[in-house]
Amino acid sequence: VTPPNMAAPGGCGALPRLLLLVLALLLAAGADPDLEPDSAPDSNPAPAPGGSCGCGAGRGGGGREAAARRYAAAQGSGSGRSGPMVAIPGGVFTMGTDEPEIWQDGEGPARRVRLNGFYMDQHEVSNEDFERFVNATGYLTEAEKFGDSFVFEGMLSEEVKSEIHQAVAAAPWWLPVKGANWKHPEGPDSNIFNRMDHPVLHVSWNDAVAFCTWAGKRLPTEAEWEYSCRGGLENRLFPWGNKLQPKGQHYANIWQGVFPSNNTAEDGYKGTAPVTAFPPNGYGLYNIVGNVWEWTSDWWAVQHSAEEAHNPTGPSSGTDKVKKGGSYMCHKSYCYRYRCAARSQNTPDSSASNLGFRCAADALPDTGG
Ligand SMILES: *[C@@H]1O[C@H](CO)[C@@H](O)[C@H](O)[C@H]1NC(C)=O
Ligand SMILES: *[C@@H]1O[C@H](CO)[C@@H](O)[C@H](O)[C@H]1NC(C)=O
Ligand SMILES: [Ca+2]
Ligand SMILES: [Ca+2]
Repeated sequence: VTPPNMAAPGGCGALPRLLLLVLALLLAAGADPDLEPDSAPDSNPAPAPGGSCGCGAGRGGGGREAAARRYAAAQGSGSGRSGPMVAIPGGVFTMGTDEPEIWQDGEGPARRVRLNGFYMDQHEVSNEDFERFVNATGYLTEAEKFGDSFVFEGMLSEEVKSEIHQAVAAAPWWLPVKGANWKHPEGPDSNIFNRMDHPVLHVSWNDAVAFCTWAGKRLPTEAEWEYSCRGGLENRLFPWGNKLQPKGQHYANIWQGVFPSNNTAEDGYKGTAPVTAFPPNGYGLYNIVGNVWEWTSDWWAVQHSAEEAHNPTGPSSGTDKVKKGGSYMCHKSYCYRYRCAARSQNTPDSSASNLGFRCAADALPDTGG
């Protein structure tokens, strides 16, 4: 296992299509005016020092994209097998920002992007969703094959920590834990029995592609993800506006207190939250920022053309995949990445205790049995 990349680690699918469309339209129309931001963003942060996010962990090495595709194809065409989706209307939006908070992440320039309509999972893929997939296919995640995964030390008992001698020098809070995987997020003695409605963790990009393909879906492009994040609002920091906590309320699962030593969990969650916790954004999407980082289909690059693009899919090749949204570990002081324009990256075989995904689709998957 190589050191982490320092940049960072259900339910109503059977709803009739018409009902979903009506719901989506209502939600799209109804961004709560109370959530409309003050014109000024809250005070500017100390910029995160270069590469200090520590929001994720990587293994290095190339992807197993082809293998994931082959695997998924072997499972046959997917039907409505995973969580509910929301219809996202096509349109034009401003992707990125000309006021980057973390310029080295390639948050700028602001550029016009036109997207066709698509569908987006209403929430992050949950443990229950993922278990259904594994039950049906016997799929083995990369973390299970490698035999370990990166876990945030704040989630580990002293006993488990004492057995790990190799901290990751550049991000001491990431520990490679033997036997950590989606079923055992903090190692062999941990389980997900009381977290079936929380996001699945320790899934690589390749695992995410396998799941989405099985479900008859695909990963969103970065542009689709960011458009979804913005929930119909233009040029705002967060999915709900510019104020982090309108009326003092928490709208996302991030870190309160001093990172990484003192997690006060004022938002109610020290680690992950249920995938439908916190208010949805204008498109009806939950936890699109915070909770867990979400894989996208794009390769990572930090240079972007300022020209208007139509359904962009990112660079044609690369070594890392883009992840979006930040996680329960993100705090403004070191990882101000729970903004729609923010981005980070990991190799496609990386997995960690704060990294998950949701799927997108061009059409609703067949819900037939
Ligand atoms: C997966 O299979 C196990 C064993 O049969 C079962 O108990 C569990 O409910 C299944 N999970 C899902 C999400 O269907
Ligand atoms: C953590 O932060 C809270 C709020 O600032 C403070 O009351 C508490 O004493 C801190 N705990 C530690 C262990 O530093
Ligand atoms: Ca939290
Ligand atoms: Ca998220």
